[in-house]
Amino acid sequence: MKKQVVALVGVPTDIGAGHRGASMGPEALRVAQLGEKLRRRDMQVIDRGNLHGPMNPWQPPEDGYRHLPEVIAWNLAVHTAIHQELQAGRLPVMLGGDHSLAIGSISAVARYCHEQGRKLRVLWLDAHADFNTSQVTPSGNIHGMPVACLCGNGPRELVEIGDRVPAVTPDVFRQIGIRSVDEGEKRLVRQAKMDIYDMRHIDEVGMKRTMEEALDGLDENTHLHVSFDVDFLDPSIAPGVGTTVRGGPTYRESQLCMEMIADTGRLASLDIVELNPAYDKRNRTARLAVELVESLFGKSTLMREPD
Ligand code: B3U
Ligand code: MN
Ligand code: MN
Repeated sequence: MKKQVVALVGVPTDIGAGHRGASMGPEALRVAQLGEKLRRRDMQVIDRGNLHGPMNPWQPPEDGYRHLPEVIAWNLAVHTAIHQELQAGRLPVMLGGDHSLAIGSISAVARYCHEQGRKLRVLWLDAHADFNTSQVTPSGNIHGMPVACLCGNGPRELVEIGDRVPAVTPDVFRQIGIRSVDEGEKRLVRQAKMDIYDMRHIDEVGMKRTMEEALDGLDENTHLHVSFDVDFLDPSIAPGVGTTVRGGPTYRESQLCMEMIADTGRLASLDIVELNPAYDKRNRTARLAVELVESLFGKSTLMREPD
């Protein structure tokens, strides 16, 4: 069988975040040996290095958006790079960077799915719903808005990245681990009928059933994208993020989550975002993220490792 080719694309910016430091995420993941560990799983790994874009000017929001021109510039670069990797038959892994960059990556994935006639499912692993708009955002930080932008609710230049508007419809998303939704945002997620598996749901039915539900209905023609915001994890195991929210999935729950995604065999693209080495201890959160990504790519306790 031909080896799966994974392309790592670093996007070193915190342009959409409320704390500085996620710009160091790509390097922290490399230091934690993401590439080497995936290579050991019998994949060919190409590290494309980092994309380039504007510096973070650290300005207050204007008209409800912070750093909008810079967020647009970074996302255009992400869109182009991720679409190129998909067209070349590679599995792109976007190393963020903050979560606003998922506008670029997921619009590229959606465009590729349209071109190939494939269905799309996005698993959004996050403490937050990221469904804010300029009218309801408490912060103006665009990393709280990517899902809304992808669904057509956002500034024109972000909504129009990609081949159609909206890039996706709310029904492609399954949001898992959610435990922080702002007041105005609650109304919007209800209106859009977002499929949200919040922490209460995980507490009540367990991670196993949650993932069975979130992965239900995938078939051979489905492209599965995982958008992994590291603040999905409980802060006791993953302190290295800008916005910790207590009460997240444990080590064991998150491993099971990743393993069940791997078992589908459908994973076709991935974002790893919001890792913030400035808040981390000894790169512990990066190492955990890499370990979980190994599980996402099929590492398991009892199955033989590739030679
Ligand atoms: N919902 C809040 C906080 C937030 C969203 N995403 C992150 N933090 N990482 C906001 O500012 O929109
Ligand atoms: Mn997020
Ligand atoms: Mn988050």
